Amino acid sequence: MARLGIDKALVGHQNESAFGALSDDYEALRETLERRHIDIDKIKAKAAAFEVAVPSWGVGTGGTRFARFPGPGEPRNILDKLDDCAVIHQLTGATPRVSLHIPWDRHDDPAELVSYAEARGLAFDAMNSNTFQDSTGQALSYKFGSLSHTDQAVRRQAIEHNLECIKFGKAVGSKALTIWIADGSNFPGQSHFTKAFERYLESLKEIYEAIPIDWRLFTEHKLYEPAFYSTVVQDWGSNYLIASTLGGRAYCLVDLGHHAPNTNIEMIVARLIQFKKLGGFHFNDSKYGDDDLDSGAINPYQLFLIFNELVDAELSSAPDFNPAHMIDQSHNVTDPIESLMVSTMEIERAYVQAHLVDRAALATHQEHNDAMMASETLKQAFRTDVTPVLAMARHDKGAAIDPLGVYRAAGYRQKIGDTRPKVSAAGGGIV
Ligand code: RM4
Ligand code: MN
Ligand code: MN
Repeated sequence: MARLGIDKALVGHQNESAFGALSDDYEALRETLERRHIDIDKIKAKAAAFEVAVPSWGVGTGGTRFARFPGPGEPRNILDKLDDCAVIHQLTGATPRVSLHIPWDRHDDPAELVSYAEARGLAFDAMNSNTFQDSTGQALSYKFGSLSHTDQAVRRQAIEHNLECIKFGKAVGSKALTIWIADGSNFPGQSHFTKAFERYLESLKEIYEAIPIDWRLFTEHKLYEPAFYSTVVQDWGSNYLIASTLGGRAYCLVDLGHHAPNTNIEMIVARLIQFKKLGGFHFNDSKYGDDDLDSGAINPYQLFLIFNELVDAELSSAPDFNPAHMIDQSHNVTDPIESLMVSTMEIERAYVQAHLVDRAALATHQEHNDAMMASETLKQAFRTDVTPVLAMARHDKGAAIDPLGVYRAAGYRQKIGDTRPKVSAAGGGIV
């Protein structure tokens, strides 16, 4: 199949014209950081090594429960999605893996999927199961739950689905399964909290047993939606109980949008690190709920504070610390490829800024209860514009200095708009 992507010559040409100004900015920042005893080249190496996985479901236009407004060139299947993901990786140089969602990305021939991905410099990240909606041909409904359903037959069906995801994941080289369930209740009294959680744990035990020895199982908590009174995996406390009940290969996944507004997520992250149960992230941003907005679009300081905890753990070699970085967003009003590229750079920016924190000074301020200087120490790092570091890291690996500029100049969206027939705008939904 013809390889789409962005013309390499265009990337090279755009990089050449941007390189002079970038070098000046990079050298100016070198001086600034030198005064703080920070070696910019070492920070650049950190930036270059940073990776985040892209969600296959993020390259199509999302929607709300009211409507979906698709744009031109919507991906029609997983192969189209991989083409779009390849563009994101080509230009950012930081997204070599794609996270798949079953049944949305079901494909008859996993081997074909692997070679298609490999030809585009891609591999596969965590598998995601889906028991939050009914798919065509499915025998029993998930209307009243899945892995925690009162009916044993529905639980069995949901377990089997997760086993199918593991099987598919093995065939495509994935190393993790992420489970998020929509199970919960809308009315007080509708569901017996304890019995529902017992049933969930029983189902999870069977799935956990099927997880290969070199895989990890991630469970994702979420306080509400689509259930509006209670959810079975409501919060990080329930999530921690799941992971610790199941065993050493089970970890908690933190989706940034799955908390009540103003929740101190960075503290949750610190707790999970301390007790060796932080599995990874679904990055996004939110204002009110599970908005699935672009990472760093609303609250970049929160993103930085989360990375401050992660980098603290990285630098102190915290045990069993290897968080998976994944994006989970829904792009309703932007070109999804642009959103995913910008989000990738914002996540990377927070990571790099967190490496600028003067940790010795911070520790001293904490010891002396100097709240003002502790805060200022973090702020100094957060206020530093690391754009030239990120851009130079991209340049060095042959990605784009200005991914958005190159993407627009390449006219990729227009081109695929011509080759991919327009899809129906009907219905709401997240994909
Ligand atoms: C859920 C949750 C899951 C994601 C679905 C699409 O709210 O975040 O991770 O797979 O949305
Ligand atoms: Mn998620
Ligand atoms: Mn979500």
